[in-house]
Amino acid sequence: MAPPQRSPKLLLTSVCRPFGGPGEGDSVGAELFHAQVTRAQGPFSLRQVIRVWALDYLAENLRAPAVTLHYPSHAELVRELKRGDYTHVGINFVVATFHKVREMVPLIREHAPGAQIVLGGYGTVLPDDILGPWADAVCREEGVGFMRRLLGEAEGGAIRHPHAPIPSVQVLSHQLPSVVGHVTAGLGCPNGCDFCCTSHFFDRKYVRLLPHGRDVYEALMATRARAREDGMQMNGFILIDEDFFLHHRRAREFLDCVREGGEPLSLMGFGSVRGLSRFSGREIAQMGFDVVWNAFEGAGSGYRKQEGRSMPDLYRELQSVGCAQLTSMIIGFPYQDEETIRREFDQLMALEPAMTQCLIYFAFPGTPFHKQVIAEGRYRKEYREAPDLRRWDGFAMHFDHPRFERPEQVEALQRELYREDYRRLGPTPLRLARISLEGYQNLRNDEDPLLRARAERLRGDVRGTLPATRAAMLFGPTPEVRERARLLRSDIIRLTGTQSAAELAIEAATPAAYLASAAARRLGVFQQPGLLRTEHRTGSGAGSLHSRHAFRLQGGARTGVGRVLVEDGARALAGLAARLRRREAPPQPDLTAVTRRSGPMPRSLPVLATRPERPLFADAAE
Ligand code: B12
Ligand code: SF4
Repeated sequence: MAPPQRSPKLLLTSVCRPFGGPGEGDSVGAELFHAQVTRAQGPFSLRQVIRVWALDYLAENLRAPAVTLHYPSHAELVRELKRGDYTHVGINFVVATFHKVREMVPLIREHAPGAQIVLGGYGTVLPDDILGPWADAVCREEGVGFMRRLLGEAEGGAIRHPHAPIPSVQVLSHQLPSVVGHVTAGLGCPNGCDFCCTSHFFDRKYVRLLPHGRDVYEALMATRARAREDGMQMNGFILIDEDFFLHHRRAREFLDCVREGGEPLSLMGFGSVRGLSRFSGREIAQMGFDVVWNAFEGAGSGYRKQEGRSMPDLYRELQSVGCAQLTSMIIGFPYQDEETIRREFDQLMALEPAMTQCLIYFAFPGTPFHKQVIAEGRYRKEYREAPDLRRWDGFAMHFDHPRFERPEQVEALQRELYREDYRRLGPTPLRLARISLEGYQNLRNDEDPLLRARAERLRGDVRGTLPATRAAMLFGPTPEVRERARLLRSDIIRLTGTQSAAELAIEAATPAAYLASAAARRLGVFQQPGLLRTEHRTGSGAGSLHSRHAFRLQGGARTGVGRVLVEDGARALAGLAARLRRREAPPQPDLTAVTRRSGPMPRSLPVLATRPERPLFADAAE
């Protein structure tokens, strides 16, 4: 008689901490700002750990009981495997963290031998022969539909947006006590830029998770209401959607909802020049955008997403209503030599973004650019012969470049541009404050009550940056930046009022906080994320979804000072031991399929014979 089938029980996990081990890129961690954007800004860098929303999304929308682990250590993963009796373990990863998957899989096979291992996330662009030995199933599509098919659950049921907040940013060791909500409106992007992993992952189709503007609005309101029930303030939201404004009908519906709601929101989201150009600055401000992540790429890059208004006009208008930019640039395009890159960087600096991301042009499998570099034999010899996927992170130059004698020159230039961004424009908290102050000034007497309310909110944000402004007067990178900090501070006080005794006390403590932050970074302590564990439908874990637990992600004291110090110490010793072993690279499997072969994006594994007749989500782009 066949043994009775176990009902499914899922463990969904991110890759394990710690990050930044020997051979790993120093950008590959659990943060966006500190790792990839404000990385050269020392203690002024914004600290905010971002959870892996894909895991929350899946856990929320399946029927089987599920547990999520965001950033466990190996020991925490093993403990969970031993106690969980899991039938499936899903791992989210990217190409640069595939080596971590290879460390985790043997642990899963040892401690949960009956569990099927499911790989998902954008690391699955790697070919089947590389991933096959490490998985029973590979998801290369929208994950809820895939998992429902894999688990034999009813397909096409309602999709709920998870409540998955993250902590607000921490600056100069000061943790804001509020949380930031998250909503994903859709996956993929129809723009199809040659290098873009997400666009080609979904075959240039847009997977619309929230079809209407009202759905987006209600999802934001629902997660905020949930935070309030938990007694937490949710002051802002991150809206994940590759180009929110491109889907202009939905964005207009969303705008109508915000106007109807009458309350100013605070959003960060992604928008191309092409998408943003469909809206006026006032409309974007009414929607509630405080930060838009926009691509500058390169002045000569010629992507279609750049078509629309001139960037200087667009940026000036957005900044005048208090909307700042996180602007990304790519270096290493074949047309760029050093002089071109420096000239383009000057143009970018003239736009005065609050944040800059600068990545090196590189190729993910499944993209047209990958196909092209393989056809043209452009990979550097060492990558062709033994690709180190840990460096598929945008901070390594993989190609021989026609205009640079040594590829390392591009990496050195990238480091210099990050430093230069900081030297020229100063610390990000102050750049944000200047734009918020401008928005406050321009909107405080506006005829539209929604924009007047936005002005008041911006005023509050600006006041909160006074301590950082004081620290920048002392520790800013150049005399000009220090002078600008002085000016900003006096403008804030002039326009928004003198400081209270409490504000002055916080400000007085800021230099000490600056020095403590600098010391912690230098010593490498309290820099790792902490474990966030949530339970779904397990019958005992509703409390694990409490908004307050999001702060565990920031690690440090919230997850136990003693434990953190032991872990940080062990990590330092392991790093030292690795250096003493003369940086011997651990044995790598053969990964050359990445740099020697190209092909279309492979299908999910196992290839399920019964694909849904009707897609789970509408995928039409407007
Ligand atoms: C938020 C984000 C982060 C956050 C959170 C990390 C995370 N793993 O979620 C932070 C800032 C920490 C981060 C860091 C990095 N990131 Co990042 N990040 C994103 C971003 C903007 C959104 C991801 C997201 O939350 N989407 C919302 C969720 C709901 O959708 P989703 O992730 O697509 O998940 C769906 C499906 O893909 C699938 N799925 C996903 N995981 C799983 C797992 C299982 C088991 C299953 C079955 C299905 C499944 O189901 C989900 C529901 O449909 C994407 C770009 C993008 N727009 O997607 C880049 C992206 C994922 N990041 C990328 C990269 C390169 C990095 C870094 C290496 C950057 C660097 N230089 O250091 C680091 C790596 C850090 C790490 N530890 O892994 C690349 C990955 C490319 C690749 N093929 O490797 C992307 C695609 C950006 C890009 N266009 O290049 N990132
Ligand atoms: S606009 Fe952005 S998300 Fe869309 S294809 Fe281009 S790089 Fe990718």
